[in-house]
Amino acid sequence: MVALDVTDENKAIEISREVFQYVDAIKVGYPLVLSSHLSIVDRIKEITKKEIICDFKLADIPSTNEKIASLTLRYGDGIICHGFLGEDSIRAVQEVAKKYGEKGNYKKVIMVTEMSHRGAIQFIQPVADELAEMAKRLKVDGVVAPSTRPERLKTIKDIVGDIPVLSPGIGAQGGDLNKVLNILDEDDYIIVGRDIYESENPGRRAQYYYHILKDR
Ligand code: FNU
Repeated sequence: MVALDVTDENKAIEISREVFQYVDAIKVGYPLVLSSHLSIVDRIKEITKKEIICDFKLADIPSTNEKIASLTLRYGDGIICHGFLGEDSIRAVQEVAKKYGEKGNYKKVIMVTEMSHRGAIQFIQPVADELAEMAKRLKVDGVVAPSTRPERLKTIKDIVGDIPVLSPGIGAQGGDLNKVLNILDEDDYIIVGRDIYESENPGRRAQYYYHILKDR
């Protein structure tokens, strides 16, 4: 999954065209959407025909999460939420996704457990296993867990079982791809941003990851 955190709409489209054949999904977040519009998701989708996940890390009370999710899922195929707000805030998002599902549009609700940066050790890590247990209980469609700490990735993966894991931290954040690939399986994703979109040739860099994943 490529993270498209560029702040120029045209650049985002250009990179999408270069990388899409080598990725399973595209993740957009605030950098791109706030510098353009949420409808950029439709444009990228039209070009790439790939799943687009909106990484908005929802972290609000249920009624506000619900509003944000309703607006976001008009465009994205999935949305990333924080788990530490508690069960009701996640359920509110799942309710929105369910309504889309009833109309035949499956939407994924993905929950952050432990984040990949160093600061996550301060407050999130101590409760991350419980967050993973909650994710499992709520049957979310995916969890985010860190490539920067393979031992934590493994623990979280063991807790969530068959729920797919999306793992950022390879490339710019220094995660060890080999270690991570020993933990993840076919339904899981690595998320790579800067190492692809900041490289001289994003298409070739995406292809590099594609081959490693395909040949494992
Ligand atoms: P790159 N991301 C992350 N760590 O890096 N959503 C998390 O714990 C998390 C994320 C996102 O470092 C980050 O915002 F929950 O350039 C960025 O979009 O490869 C991407 O994953 C990593 O980008």
